[in-house]
Amino acid sequence: MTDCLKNCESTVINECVPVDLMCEYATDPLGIDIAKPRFSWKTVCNRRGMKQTSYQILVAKSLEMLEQDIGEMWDSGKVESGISIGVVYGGKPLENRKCYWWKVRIWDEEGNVSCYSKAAKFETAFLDASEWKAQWIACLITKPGSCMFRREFRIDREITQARAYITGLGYYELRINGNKVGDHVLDPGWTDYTKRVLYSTYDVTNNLKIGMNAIGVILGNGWHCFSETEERSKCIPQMLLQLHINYADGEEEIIVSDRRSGWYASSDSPIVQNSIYNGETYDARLEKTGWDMAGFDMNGKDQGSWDLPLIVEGPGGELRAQALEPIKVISDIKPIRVTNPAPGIYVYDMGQNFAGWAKIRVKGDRGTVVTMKFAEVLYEDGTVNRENLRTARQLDTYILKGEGVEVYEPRFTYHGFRYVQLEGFPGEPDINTITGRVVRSSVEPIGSFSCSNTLVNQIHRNVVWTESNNLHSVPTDCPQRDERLGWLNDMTVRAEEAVFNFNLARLYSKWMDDITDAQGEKTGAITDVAPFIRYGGRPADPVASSYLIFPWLMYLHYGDIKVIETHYENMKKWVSYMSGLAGEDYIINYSRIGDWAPPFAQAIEGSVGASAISAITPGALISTGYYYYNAVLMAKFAKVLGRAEEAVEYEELADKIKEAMNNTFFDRDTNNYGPGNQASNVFPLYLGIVPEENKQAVLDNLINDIVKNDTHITTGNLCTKYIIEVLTEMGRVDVAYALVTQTTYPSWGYMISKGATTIWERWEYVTGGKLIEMASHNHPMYGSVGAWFYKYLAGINVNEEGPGFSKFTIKPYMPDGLDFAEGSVKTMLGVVLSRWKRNDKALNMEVAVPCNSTAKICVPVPGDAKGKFIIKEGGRSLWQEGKFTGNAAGVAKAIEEDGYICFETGSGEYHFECIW
Ligand code: RAM
Repeated sequence: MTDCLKNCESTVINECVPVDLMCEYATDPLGIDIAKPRFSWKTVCNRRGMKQTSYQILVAKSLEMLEQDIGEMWDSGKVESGISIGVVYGGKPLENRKCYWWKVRIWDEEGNVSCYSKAAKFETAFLDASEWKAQWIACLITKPGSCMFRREFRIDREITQARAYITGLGYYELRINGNKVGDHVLDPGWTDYTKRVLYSTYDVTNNLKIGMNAIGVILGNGWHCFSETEERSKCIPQMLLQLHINYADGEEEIIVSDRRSGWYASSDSPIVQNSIYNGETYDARLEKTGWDMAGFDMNGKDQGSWDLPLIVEGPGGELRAQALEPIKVISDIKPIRVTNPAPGIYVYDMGQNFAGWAKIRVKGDRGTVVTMKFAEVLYEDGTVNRENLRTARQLDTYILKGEGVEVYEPRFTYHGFRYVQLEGFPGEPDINTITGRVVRSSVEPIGSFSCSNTLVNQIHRNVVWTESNNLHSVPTDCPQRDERLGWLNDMTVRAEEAVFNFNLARLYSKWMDDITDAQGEKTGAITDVAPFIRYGGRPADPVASSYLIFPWLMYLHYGDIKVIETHYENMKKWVSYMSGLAGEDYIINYSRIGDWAPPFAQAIEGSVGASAISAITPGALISTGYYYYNAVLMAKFAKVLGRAEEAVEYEELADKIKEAMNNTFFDRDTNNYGPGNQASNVFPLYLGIVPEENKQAVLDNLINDIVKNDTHITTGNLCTKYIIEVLTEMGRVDVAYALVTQTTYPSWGYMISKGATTIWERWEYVTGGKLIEMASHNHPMYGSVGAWFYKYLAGINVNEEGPGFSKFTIKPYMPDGLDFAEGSVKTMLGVVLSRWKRNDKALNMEVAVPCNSTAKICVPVPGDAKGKFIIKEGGRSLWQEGKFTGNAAGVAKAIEEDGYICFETGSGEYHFECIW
């Protein structure tokens, strides 16, 4: 703050300062290709009730200009607006490959102006695809291993800046002068390459030197060539690179991948095999020392055969700057134990099921073959059980060169595992031989939760791990078997948990593109998985509603409107496709997935997905319910975009579907939907379509069924989310809490009783037998319960009227047996925190409301002290004898609501105390 104040020349100074400037959700992004990028900032302020009323943004070509308060690219002027998220650039057209500086100042509710923020910057890549001069190149001989490229070049004078723009299919690693450039792994993010190919930008200024330099690129198969049985000519690994070097004398030199300028290619790589599913084989004896450095002798003995590269057409997709967080090695994990179940076989327990790989240190004779097999569970004899991997081998092999201590980790594969079985190790390995490497999209964790129940804390921990294990540029269903796909049905319920735990604005924007890329151009039908490979079909089962749920969550949580604008027409097409499926009676009979993978006794034995289809819940009820949900969301989108007429049309459509659903599935005599099982009754309650007068009776039926099942759920992946939430909202947090903390099958607690450190795909503990084909132990769909911890135990709720947490509600539910809970979320405006603690006399609640935000904070009224309680804030009386006394700063008013006293507050930190 002092920096800012020092720079400030304004006469009226507000003590609030804009900080944490973001452009397209990133701090100082390098290489964006968006013509009108969006700006966001937070405000820090040491007083309550801060509201921005106006802002001014300056964008300049240089820091010097900006420091003089000149925004020659854009001076927004004073804009009367409280918005500080996603302000769209409105200046002169941006140029390719330029760095721009920006800053912002704000006016508060009293009209005081702040000083300007610290400067931030962003750099463009290729706004215009014609800037690409490079050609796609490949190896002449396509061996199953990997292809390597190299090129030398001279730099004869001082350079000011250098940037490398690169993509390579399936994956690439860029090296300059013997070192890996940057820290991305498994780059670029996976897309349908015929539609869209992502490239990355690297600042390589410091990688270059005066004299001779060398670039080296290695390619892996990745998703481009994920099947090792695929005919290689159909998925030739290939790359595209453009290096721009700017000299101090103002000249620019461009080095591009091509066949003319000195590039050589070789398929004699030490990576002799690589596959996402199957693992990597690295023969260190084939290393070509110095291949990525200048002066390498390509004709030398054992240096491989190097030829001119082949020019290929490229995959055809549009080249786009990778806007989502790259996949990186996030952290290291040390094994907790190593056992030796059989001679020569060592099994490492990493203590956690995670996605990534292992790094190994080994010393031995040249040609020694060491293998690492990855698995989620063990057999009783202590060796790895890999039956649930289906055809995925998850096997890394390292062949020693025999030169001292060798360190190896793979480049072009990743695994889902807790255990590593090491075989062929020369000598006796110890606990330090292997290090776990956690690998995922480097999205920011933004949530935290804990409470006084250790089981709940463990479930939360397992959910967060499972979510993070399934973020690899696509939200995947699992990281271990031969699948790892972006299933839309899972995301329908998983997404809300995920947006509390991670900032997924960029990853979800990218995945929305993947879904649209897979959409039938004429029909508008979307697919069950995106990118669309291997499994699922088109049209998707309507349970694929994440297509519309994402933009809505992004709007609510991150204040993102662009995602709605961008995909609105496509979402409309999908909804009208569903209308076609429904026909005149508004019922969709099309269902292939439904409320998937319920407890085994509820499923059709032998149905697809290893008995994963519900035998009880009607598919048509689920499909039609989602059709309704989509119509409701379309109406909301239309409103956000100011399309009032369309909003009305979708509301009318929703009403018709609701009526049809009630006419078709609801029995007013028994108050049951369909067969009256948990899923069939809870889904209509969640959707809010149950006639008001029947609600309680339907809820009673639901509860009776839970009781009949000894307080267990019988729901599949979708309705499990809804059952917990509906019970809570309808006044039965006791039942919801009992289900969440259940420890016998089927429940999350049961998983934990079996040693789970992640969430499973099935309620059953499957290590073999007839369900093994679909028995991932690292599957986020049942992790949907994670949202309940934030929304109900911590009580943090978004508000439609204030997207991006500009308005929100804190309303904790306090089931018996729980005396403390706390949750926090780093929102686009700042940290939202809710913490409560109670004993038999008092309840303490701490809440943080970020600047430029307002909250409704609901303090529960103690049940057994009707009327006889007081509420204070910071020691000052706020509520006494049934009335708002209003003594605390920043607290505007209070209302009584469903057993809570709700206060309206501005920004600030609040400490409520309810005493009885
Ligand atoms: C399986 C996966 C996925 C699921 C789909 C329908 O392949 O388990 O998570 O939802 O089927």
